[in-house]
Amino acid sequence: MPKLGIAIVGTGMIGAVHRRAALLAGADIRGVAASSPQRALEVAQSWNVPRAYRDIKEVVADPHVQVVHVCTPNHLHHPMAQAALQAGKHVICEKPLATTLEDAAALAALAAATGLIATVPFVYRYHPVVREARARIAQGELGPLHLIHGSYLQDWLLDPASNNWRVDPALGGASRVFADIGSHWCDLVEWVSGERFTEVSAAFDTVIPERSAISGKSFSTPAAGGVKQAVASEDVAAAMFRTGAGTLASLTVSQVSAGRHNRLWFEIDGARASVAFNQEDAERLWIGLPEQREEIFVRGPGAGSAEQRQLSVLPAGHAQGYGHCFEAFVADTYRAIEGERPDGLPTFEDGMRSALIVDRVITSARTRAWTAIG
Ligand code: SOE
Repeated sequence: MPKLGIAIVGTGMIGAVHRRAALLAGADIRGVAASSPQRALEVAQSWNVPRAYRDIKEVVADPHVQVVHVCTPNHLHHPMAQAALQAGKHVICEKPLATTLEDAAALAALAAATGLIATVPFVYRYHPVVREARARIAQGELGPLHLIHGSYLQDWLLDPASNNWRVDPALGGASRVFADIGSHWCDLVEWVSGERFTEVSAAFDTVIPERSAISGKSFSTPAAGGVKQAVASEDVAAAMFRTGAGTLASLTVSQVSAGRHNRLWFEIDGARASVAFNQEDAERLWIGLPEQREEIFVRGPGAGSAEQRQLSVLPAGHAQGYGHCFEAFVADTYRAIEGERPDGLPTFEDGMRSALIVDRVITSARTRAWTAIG
């Protein structure tokens, strides 16, 4: 595969994850843009890349850049991705595509019109045992589905002294915990189950009404004390869904659940069997069976579906994780740029789907009514 020239816009935690995945996928990182030209210079030197761009205009004007990775805070995703697509660059844009449904729809339409490759890192699709679960459901092993349920729990915003740009609706969007991590759960279970949500009843709660005004990095230890400010976005959310096949689903999301770090968990229960996945123990897939039987499928290249084997780059017992998921996602994006059609690559269409679900969840939480998703 020829070396793709890429630029990374946004150099926080996730920008560094994109960098590692891009390097492992063989990219030539041409430069970075950051929150300031000075910060871009510092990171360009640290990452040993040729360019420190002053702004997105300089990024998209660079003829050596074929792909732009957008890793900024949410409110900048839409303008950055739009500028890149309009300049003929392929795009990997961090979720959400935009902080409004309208802007997400416009981006998805622009990507479709340009024919460029435009993807969104719903990377939990790339855990090998998630692919095993999807393959078994697709092969009918579970039978007709009876129930989908789960949660996505974190605790990095439990301390009221912690704050982050995600908490501010002007930067993160109208919904915080649901849009930030409930979106991952919804994308994952729709993709794995093969069923789509058609209506939702949701509720939000802000259990920490005031936080320190000092904004820190995600998952960081907060600075002590300081001036407080009111919080307008939700810390916890609960939602019930119906799928088009009539299957009931329930989800709990939280960023204030002590002891939970990045615990995305789902269970899908069918007439003949169930499967359960825990992102914090991603080497195993639990399979529930009738007559007092349970099975544990262990990740590895030696067994299971072709999709699971293909993503298992290490032997069983040599744990793969989040980083491997990201590397597989970026490598699949670059393969798509070279003309391949990797199975399950999340595109701007999936980003648009996510924005629709989030928009309807917000409406339901505000109206306290069941709301069609379409
Ligand atoms: C913070 O909640 C966060 O980094 C999310 O923004 C990511 O999308 C998720 O994968 C991990 O947690």
